[in-house]
Amino acid sequence: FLSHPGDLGVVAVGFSGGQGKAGVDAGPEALIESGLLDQLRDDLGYNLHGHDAVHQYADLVPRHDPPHRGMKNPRAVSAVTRRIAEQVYSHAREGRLVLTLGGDHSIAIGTIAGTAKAVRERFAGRKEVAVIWVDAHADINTPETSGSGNIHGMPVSFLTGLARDSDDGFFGWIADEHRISIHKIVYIGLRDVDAGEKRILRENGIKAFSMFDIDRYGIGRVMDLALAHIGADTPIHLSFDVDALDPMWAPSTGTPVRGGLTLREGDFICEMVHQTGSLVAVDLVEVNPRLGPAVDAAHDTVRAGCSLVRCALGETLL
Ligand code: 6HN
Ligand code: MN
Ligand code: MN
Ligand code: MN
Repeated sequence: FLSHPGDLGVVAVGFSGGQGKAGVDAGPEALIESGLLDQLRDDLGYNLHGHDAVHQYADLVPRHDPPHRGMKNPRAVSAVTRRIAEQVYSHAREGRLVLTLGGDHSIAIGTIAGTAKAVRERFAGRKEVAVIWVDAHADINTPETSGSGNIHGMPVSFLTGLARDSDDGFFGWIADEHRISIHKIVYIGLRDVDAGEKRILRENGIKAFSMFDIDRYGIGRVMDLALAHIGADTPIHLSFDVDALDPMWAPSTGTPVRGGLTLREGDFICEMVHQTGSLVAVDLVEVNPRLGPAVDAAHDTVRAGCSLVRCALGETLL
C-alpha cells in the first residue's frame, strides 16, 4: 500500500536519556552530515519531509528527574517519547514511510507507538503493525527486572503492555492504540539477553532468532521464517539497533557485544524487509560517534548505519 520510492517522513532524534553515555544524541547529525539524506533524495528519489531539524527536546527534559520504579530519567524519556509518537504518527497519517534516526533505543517507545496508532486508523482496526527488532539485546526488561535502570533496555515491555504505569508522566500516556501484540514482534540477532528477559521471552512465547539461529540456519532461512511469522500483507516497523552488527562493523555504540551480524547480514535483513513492500517505518538507533576504540570507529559505524538505511529503503535491489 506504499509505493516506493515516495514520500519519506524523517524524524532526527538527538536524545540520549534512555542510557548513561553522552554522544548518542549526536548520532543523527553524524549520519546526516555523511550524506545519508542527500542519498535518499538524490539517488533513491524520495520526497523528504521534516528533515531540516535535529530535534533536541530540551523543553521536555526537566532539571530534576529522580528515578521512578528504578528507571533513570523517567520523566524526560516519557515526555520525549510521547512527543516522538506524535511526530511519527503525523508523518504516517499522511501515508509517508517514516525514518527515525536516533538517539538511544528508548525512542522506539515513541516511534512504534506512533506507527501502531496510524496503522490502526488506516485499516480501521483490521490490521496491526508488526515489529522486526534487530538487536544484540531484547530491550524487554520491565522496570522491575532491569538491572541497569536504563530505559533503552525496556521499550518492548512498555510497547507490549508487559510494563505499565498509571501516571502520564511515567509512560501512562501509552494507550491501547499505541501498543503492539506480543505475537507480532520478531527479534533477530540476539546474543546478550538478561536472565529476567529470557524468562519474559519464554513465558510469552515471543518469536526470537538469536545469533545461534543465524549460524545454524543462515540469514536467508531466518528471514523467511521471520517474515512467515509476521504473515503477508502486514505493515512492518523495522527497529534496527546498530549494535546488532558485530563491533567490527559498528564499534561506536554504547553497549557493543562481540559475535554479531556482519554488515552484509544486516543489509540483507533490511533488503528482505524492503522487498515485502509492507514497510511503514524504520528506526536506526544507538549510533554514538563519540565512542569507539580507534580513530576510524565513528566513521565506520556511521557508514554502516547509512548502508542499513539505504538497504531498507530499497537502494540495492535491482
Ligand atoms: N540497547 N539489557 C541491558 C539493560 O540495561 O537492560 C542492556 C540494554 C541495551 C539496550 O542496546 O538498546
Ligand atoms: Mn513510500
Ligand atoms: Mn536496542
Ligand atoms: Mn542493543
